[in-house]
Amino acid sequence: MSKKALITGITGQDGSYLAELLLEKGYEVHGIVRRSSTFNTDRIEHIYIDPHDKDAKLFLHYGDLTDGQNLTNLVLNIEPDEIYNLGAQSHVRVSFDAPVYTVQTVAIGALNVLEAARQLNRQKPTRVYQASSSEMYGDVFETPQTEKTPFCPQSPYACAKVYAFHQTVNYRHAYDLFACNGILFNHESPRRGETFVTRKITRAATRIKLGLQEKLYLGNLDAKRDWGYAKDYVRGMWMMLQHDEPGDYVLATGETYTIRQFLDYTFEYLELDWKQYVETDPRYYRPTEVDLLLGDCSKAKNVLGWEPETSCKELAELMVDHDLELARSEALSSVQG
Ligand code: NDP
Ligand code: GDR
Repeated sequence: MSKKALITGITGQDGSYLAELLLEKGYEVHGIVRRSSTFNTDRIEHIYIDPHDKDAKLFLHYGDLTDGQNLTNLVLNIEPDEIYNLGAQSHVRVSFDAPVYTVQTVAIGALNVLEAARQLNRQKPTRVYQASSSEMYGDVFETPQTEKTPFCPQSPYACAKVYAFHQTVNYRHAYDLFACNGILFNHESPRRGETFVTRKITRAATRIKLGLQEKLYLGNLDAKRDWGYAKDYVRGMWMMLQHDEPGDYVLATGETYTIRQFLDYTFEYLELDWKQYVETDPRYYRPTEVDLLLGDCSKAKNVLGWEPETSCKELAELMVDHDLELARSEALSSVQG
């Protein structure tokens, strides 16, 4: 019998890579998708096959993190061995514009998942991964940040993630649920949403290179982030749920770079000078910023044997390679059209 996993947020960056990884490992994978008036399954199209096919191992279900009844019904019907809660309104800047919705998906959503898991766990053991975030550290108490560094959240998103973190630990203690928090530092990829800064930069730089765009407008260029590759990080999520004991783990590279340095890597790779194209737009400033994130993943390394394999420069280059192809098809279709 293959193991069953349920993923919330399967249509997102991490959900798509995690689904690929679990399918490779022989899991039956179930994912929750939100009903939308247009298709929102682009990132998983390549692994989806008709569920009527006898080889089908990926199954999608409509649902929403804010609908606890729906989540409980799905969890009790599917009976997953592992539940990965990756769904969220995950954009920090947007969380200032939509704080209540952000808290509903991130905080109440996590509680809904834990409640569903608690009910299943009474009849069949299940394990839960909660997508916690380095944003929880917020204002810097110490660097590098570890599992023991206090949280000082600086946005509605981060406040909601702190709640979800503590609620996950509480369900572990109160109900003996195998529940883990992965405190993941920023991780990026060619599948990163285009409004997050790294992808915004690689998309714009490659379009500028091909003459499809003239300027790139950004906010604060001085913030420092510990950027890793999403594919490395989903492996870490899975490793947490395979360990004998549940726990909380930082996943990070241990290196930090400013947005300016990421601009250097991207534009230099394309033989361009970013200073000629980048302008500042205060619209992208946040009411409260997180200035510096730098993680220490020693616990994950020592206990799980997890290590990141991709440097920030390699990450920027692989994203540029991907986005250059995208820009080339865009240029071609504008010529043909
Ligand atoms: P994405 O924004 O790429 O994906 C978010 C996913 O959540 C999408 O599938 C989205 O669906 C889904 N979603 C949003 N709202 C709801 C809802 N109300 N009900 C059900 N599903 C919903 O995020 P990432 O893949 O980058 O991140 C995955 C998780 O890890 C998130 O919880 C994020 O907060 C957290 N995290 C991410 C880090 C990173 O650097 N990427 C670092 C640390 C934590 P749809 O496609 O329909 O919008
Ligand atoms: P972050 O990622 O807020 O760290 O959250 P994001 O890429 O949005 O911002 C990183 C830094 O870049 C600065 N910045 C800009 N950011 C955006 N989005 N757009 C801009 O134009 C811009 N200009 C400068 C920001 O001010 C910030 O300092 C991500 C998300 O994936 C969260 O869900 C996750 O929890 C954390 O990473 C860890």
